[in-house]
Amino acid sequence: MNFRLLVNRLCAGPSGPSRQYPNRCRKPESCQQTATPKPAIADSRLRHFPEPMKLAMLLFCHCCLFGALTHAADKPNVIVIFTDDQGWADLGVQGVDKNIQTPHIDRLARDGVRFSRGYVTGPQCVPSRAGLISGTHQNRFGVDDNNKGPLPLEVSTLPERLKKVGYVTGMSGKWHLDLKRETKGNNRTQRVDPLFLPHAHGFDEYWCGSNRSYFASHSLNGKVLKDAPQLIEDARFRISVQTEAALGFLDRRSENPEQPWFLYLPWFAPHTPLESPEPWFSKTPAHLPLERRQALAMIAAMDDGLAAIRAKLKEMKQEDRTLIIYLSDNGAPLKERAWNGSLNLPMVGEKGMLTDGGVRVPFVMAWPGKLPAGQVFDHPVSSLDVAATAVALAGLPHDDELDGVNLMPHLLGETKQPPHDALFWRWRSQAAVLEQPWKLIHLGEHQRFLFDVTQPDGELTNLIAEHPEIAERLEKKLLAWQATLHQPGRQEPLHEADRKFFEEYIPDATPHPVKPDADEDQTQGWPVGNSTQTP
Ligand SMILES: [Ca+2]
Repeated sequence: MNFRLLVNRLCAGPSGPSRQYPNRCRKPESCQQTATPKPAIADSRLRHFPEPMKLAMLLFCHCCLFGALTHAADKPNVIVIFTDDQGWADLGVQGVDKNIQTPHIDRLARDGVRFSRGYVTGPQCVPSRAGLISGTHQNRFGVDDNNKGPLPLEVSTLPERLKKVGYVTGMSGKWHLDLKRETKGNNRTQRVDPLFLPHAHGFDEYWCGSNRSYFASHSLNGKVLKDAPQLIEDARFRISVQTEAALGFLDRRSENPEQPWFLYLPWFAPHTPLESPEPWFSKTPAHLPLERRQALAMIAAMDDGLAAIRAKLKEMKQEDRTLIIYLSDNGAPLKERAWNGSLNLPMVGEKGMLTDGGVRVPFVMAWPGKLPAGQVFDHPVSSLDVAATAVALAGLPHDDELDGVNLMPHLLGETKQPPHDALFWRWRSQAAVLEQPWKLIHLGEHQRFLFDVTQPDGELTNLIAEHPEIAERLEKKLLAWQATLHQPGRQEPLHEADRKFFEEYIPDATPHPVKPDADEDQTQGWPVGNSTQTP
């Protein structure tokens, strides 16, 4: 179903025949671990100094670390909520769709900052998650798309950085950076590799899983699990369970209220499989399509989950000491049999595209008493800025591995400069650069689009013929960035699924005959029907 038809259908009222729920299906894939281990800093940077100087430098470092630990109480707690496939329209305060009710996320935005141009680094789960949790663009270490996991152990993550200055770290929800592909003959499988679970990437406590099965360090009643990670089954609605685990992590923080903590809460919703959880589903408008009602219910469950988290912070007297960041990992899928009920309106495109519909997401940040309330920030920001901001607030020094920007000076009015000169993407056979107001998108080897993203429906009009000089300038910029990546160079040759995406949404996308993908795996679970989409 295309974007416009979908809008018309939603506006039309009573739904047509209900459609079958899409099922998640992990496609068999081959194994590919790509990152090159980074040399330890002590090895690479101290080896040129004489021994006494090395000793002095190490003592200095230890003093710095001790100093950081002794001032741990000055560091804010950080909560990062990362929802799954929640489209740009599905935040009440965006004012797009009257059916979306998110009073508590809206309240979070009113208490802090709503980013009107918040972007993620990939239009799909794995790359977007890898970029967020590392703060480094995932193309720099080879996790370009869903087929390129797991997250290499050598990549530094935000929790690993925060632990160095005294933070306790925890997560609850969908991790998805532990998927490893194996090939035996023609049989390809994808499975969770326990070596890449959250505890291997800096999390002290975890309740890791999407739906019903969780690798956990603690039971939901707070008991430390012997020989963790232990696999626990819980058949209740996944958002309720994941919220409960997050609240358990917060409960345990009362034992040492001065110690700062980091909580990563990647709720698994409204990604398929869709559910009809109560008490939320029965409150959704009955005339809407079933999928829309289910998405509204699942988002409402997250909204109430946020209310419970904030109530817990109030009870802990940690509200003014806690930075909360809320964003989605990519836009909503809209294809028939893949639609998760969420909407990207008025953005063009969907999950799997580098148009705004795929990568521009709900994005909110609040820190009562520190950040001005009610701010709408219109410069483009990136999910990479989450780690850069948290690291700066934790008092850690500038780190060249972080690609994001500390947003605090921008949000506090200390500078009027945009945080970013440009944002970049490379995903499958698409690559893009955004330099407000222009976005240049490459599709395969032969097609380019230049959009003014500040105009209504700006990504429906290709202006490359009118502004060739702008296109060439951005082209050079994009090429220069791509040359710095783990696998330097341009995007992959044109994928059939990407071609169909652009032909569907962009009026002057040139029909470009290509052979159907010989290897089904190359579609990464994105056939046109999309019922077998990967997460
Ligand atoms: Ca996703």
